Amino acid sequence: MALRTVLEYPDPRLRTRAAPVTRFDAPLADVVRDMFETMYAAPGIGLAATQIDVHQRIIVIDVSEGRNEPVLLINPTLLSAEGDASGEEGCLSVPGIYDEVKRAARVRVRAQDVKGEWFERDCEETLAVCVQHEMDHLEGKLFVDYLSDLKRLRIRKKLDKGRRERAARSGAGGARRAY
Ligand code: GNR
Ligand code: NI
Repeated sequence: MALRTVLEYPDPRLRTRAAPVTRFDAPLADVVRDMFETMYAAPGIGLAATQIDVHQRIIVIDVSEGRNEPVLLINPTLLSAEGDASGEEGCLSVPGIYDEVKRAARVRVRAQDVKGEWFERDCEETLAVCVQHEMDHLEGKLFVDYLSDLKRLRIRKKLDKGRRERAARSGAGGARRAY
């Protein structure tokens, strides 16, 4: 088992459009397993392969309270979307930032499982929102793209500042470490 590094905005690799999965083999199962592990450890309610720099159409989700209802969607497509849902979204690739995004309230999705078997599933509430958020990742799209230019600029600056501060504390500041 292995935790994968989650890419952070504005990393250009997050803009990659993922390719369909064509091989339902052991390497795919390894990526899926690492994705679940990374999502649960984060912790997050979903993760798209794009976020770990794997540009294939793979999504893992678990919106359950008990963190024991894993959902895997490979090569997902939306069959229908209806209703309006608006809620605060967050993203492991945009850490610490939350804002309102408009989504469909219910979606029906068609996808393949780890063996390549097709299935369909009706999703609503948090699961529906998460499916739409993750499918956007596979297209290189982030929830901050729905916000104003000004908000996106502020988010970028805030994330940059946080990264600079963390680098200053660990990097050259090694001299300040108490050993
Ligand atoms: O953990 C996550 N929480 C979340 C909350 C509201 C709407 C979407 C999400 S998905 C996010 C994990 C993530 O970044 N998935 O791509
Ligand atoms: Ni996300």
